[in-house]
Amino acid sequence: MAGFAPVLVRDSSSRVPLSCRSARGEVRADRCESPELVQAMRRCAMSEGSPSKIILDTDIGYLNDDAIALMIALASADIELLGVTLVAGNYDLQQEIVDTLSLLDVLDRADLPVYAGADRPLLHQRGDYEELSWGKWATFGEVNVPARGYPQAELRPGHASKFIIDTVRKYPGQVTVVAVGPLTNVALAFAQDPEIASLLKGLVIMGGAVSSLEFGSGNVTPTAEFNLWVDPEASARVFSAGAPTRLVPLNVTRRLTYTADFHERLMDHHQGVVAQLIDERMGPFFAGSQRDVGSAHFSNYGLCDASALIAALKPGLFEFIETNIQIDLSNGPAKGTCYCYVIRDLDDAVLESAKGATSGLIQPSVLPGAVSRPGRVQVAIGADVAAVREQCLIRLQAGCTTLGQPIDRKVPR
Ligand SMILES: [Ca+2]
Repeated sequence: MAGFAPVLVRDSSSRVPLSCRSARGEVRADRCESPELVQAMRRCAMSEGSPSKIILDTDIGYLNDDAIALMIALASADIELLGVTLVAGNYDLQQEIVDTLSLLDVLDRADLPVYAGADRPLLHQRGDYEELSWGKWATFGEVNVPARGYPQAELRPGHASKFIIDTVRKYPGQVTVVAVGPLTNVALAFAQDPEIASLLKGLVIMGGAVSSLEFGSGNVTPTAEFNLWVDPEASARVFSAGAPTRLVPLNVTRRLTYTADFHERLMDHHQGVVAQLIDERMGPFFAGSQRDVGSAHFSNYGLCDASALIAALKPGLFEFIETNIQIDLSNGPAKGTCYCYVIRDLDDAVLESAKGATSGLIQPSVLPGAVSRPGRVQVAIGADVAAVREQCLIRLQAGCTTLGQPIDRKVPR
């Protein structure tokens, strides 16, 4: 059934919610038997003023880290999620469409606008390396049938980039795009309507890796991170478009691991569909002798995209530096690498490097080679890891109460 947005009901003189209304009915804070849930509801009521208008641009898969970011967005009282825009990345676009709509069905949020965008990068062709690994985008294969049947939710007509343009035009200076997949949709929106870059409240991107900092290696090649590598040309255009951009790179998200303690605290809310869904995916990582497997892939990336969402809401939990960044557009092993520079005029040259960025004394754009035009961006180089993880947890806990119906049985996928 179609749901509606969960609403925290508050006393007019207080930010503390009295109750939480959702498709599952209303839970009063003072009658809730779980002190932890009450605490979670209160801590979720953290926004002063109106909620942040957000578009989530994502290469979501069923229960991957993008899905966790979506659940957090839906569960957060301080977010007005205007829509989800899909881009080929982790998976083929058609699979992402089915998975997203299926997830929204389960969460009773079939009302949420979902738009399909680019089904492939601007230029990046799938070659031998992509066939071997990381290349599930633009495969145009058979769509896996969802375990719970095809979704009732429907895709909205029109291209994702058009939705981004129209929405930013409708709410100038108010919309933040949180982009947690390849940047193709955002680049297409900027190409069609360059002015919207300056009409955004913010653009927060999960992607890239700062090689001069800890955890700065790539995750698909030695130097490149997946999102920027899938569509380097789109990335280059987005970073140089003049939007108020914050980049949350792998250096930071790799520290935001999905831990056994996080899982246990979320499972305390196992009656909620959010906990059930996440347990389907994450539970096996923490079962029996495999408990707390730090090397488990998903353990490392479980909160990756969610951290960009938290950065959009709570930038004070992150340390940012302003740098020029460039994307390597060559077709060799450095393809998609994100270079960070603090560019200085020779006259102003100071010979120490800024924290986390390579100091360039000349404009890298004048160097020979296939690098892109530089763009000035706020790059996260640190975070209050415990606080960001807690933000993710309390929002997911709140979602256990406000989102969806409990699932009768688990259906492995
Ligand atoms: Ca993603």
